[in-house]
Amino acid sequence: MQMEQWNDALGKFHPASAPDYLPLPQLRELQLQRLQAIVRRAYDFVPLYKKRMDEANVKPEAIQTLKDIERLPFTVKADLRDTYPFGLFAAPMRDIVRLHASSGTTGKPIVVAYTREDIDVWTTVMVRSFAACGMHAGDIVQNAYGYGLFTGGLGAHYGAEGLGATVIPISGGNTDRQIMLMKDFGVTVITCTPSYFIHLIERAGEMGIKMKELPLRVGVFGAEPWSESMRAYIQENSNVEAFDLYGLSEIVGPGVAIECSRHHGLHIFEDHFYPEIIDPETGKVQPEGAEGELVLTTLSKKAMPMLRYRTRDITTLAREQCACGRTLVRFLRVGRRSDDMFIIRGINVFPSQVEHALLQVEGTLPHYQIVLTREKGLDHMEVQVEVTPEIFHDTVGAMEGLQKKIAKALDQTLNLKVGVRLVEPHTIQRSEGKAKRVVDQRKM
Ligand code: DLL
Repeated sequence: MQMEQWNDALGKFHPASAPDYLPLPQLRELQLQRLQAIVRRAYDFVPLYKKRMDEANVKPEAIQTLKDIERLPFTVKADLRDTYPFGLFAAPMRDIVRLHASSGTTGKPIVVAYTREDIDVWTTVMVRSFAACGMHAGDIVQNAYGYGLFTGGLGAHYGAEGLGATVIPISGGNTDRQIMLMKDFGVTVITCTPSYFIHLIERAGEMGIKMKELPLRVGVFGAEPWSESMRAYIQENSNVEAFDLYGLSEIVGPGVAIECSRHHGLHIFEDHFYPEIIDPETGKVQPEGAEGELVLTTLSKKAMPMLRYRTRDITTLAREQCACGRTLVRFLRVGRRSDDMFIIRGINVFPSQVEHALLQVEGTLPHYQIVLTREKGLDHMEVQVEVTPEIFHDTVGAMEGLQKKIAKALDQTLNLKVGVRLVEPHTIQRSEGKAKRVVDQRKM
């Protein structure tokens, strides 16, 4: 493809975006070479992969074509928990320059690692993501993804800098200050969760600031499911063109896939992340175009390769070429998962973590329910817990003390402030099958 065509498709050409347009035979060749190398690396350096592959009777040499990937065993979140903290690393610590972490299913997080080269790849896929959103040098980017162990903040930061844009590393929270800087600095791009941007719109309105009068023109939103109606709300109440950014810590963080200006599915950076769709019940690879669970293999990750990682995110792959000219496959927006994880203010939560926290506090019964609500774009989580009859009939002080203890245990486990309501024994509805732990009343 000619440079002019790239220019046309992107609005602004960025050299890092070139692999987005590779002719398919070339892309497949590159994927196969990288797959063979990564499988060899995983087998040689990670005992868990060696054991699994030996059990399945697959040696690295067995990978002769891309389809042979289907012979490899899956990797799941529990594997990261069971090898906590560093058991899946395929590089010595002296080559690892960064660690991040995300929620696990119990009290401990899952840990992910990057070599210098991994950070460079991550930066490139974020540069390609931002270029696809029409961003360029000269843009002023307010990065309101959280900085810290969460991958959102630093992932977007390196990408925006790599693109040559100006970054404001404001992180999440402190809404009034966000709005002040947005206005005073002439911010043109916002990166944050979609629900937080809706909150920013609402708060700006209360402060008498009209989003529509600000120079803000692009929003790169992800880290949680959102909908076309949220996009419509955002685009009606600001001048932002809203793009969907997808990623997960286990694979790299943000930058696994991005929407282009056609807004018709998210392009996966297939030269680094190899996608498959499986039936979440049977694990069988699904035929072209069928809905199922997204499985991803990292093709270039050195510190912590992931072979056939089950994301639990449900989607569909669209193989027809996109009108934007990218040859990269797309998937449809992720709206649900095949497990019980939910996301609140960008933080992943498993009901099992709540259970884990409650078990540490005496006087509670194993009956609880999580109620999720959303007000002005802000998510709220309340944990309703049944307490023992003794506690319930004790003094008000005893109840308050218990409530505080539970809130503290939850905060420590989830890293999130949540509401706690103690309820009388037998008030939470019992179910005949699987307990309904989460009541999600948020309107997406
Ligand atoms: O959320 C990485 C990220 C940061 C993505 C900033 C985009 C922007 P985790 O905390 O590991 O990583 O959570 C990963 O979040 O498996 C999905 O269930 C969900 N998720 C992430 N992006 C989207 C999206 C980051 N655009 C989990 N749409 C994933 C729907 C999303 N769900």
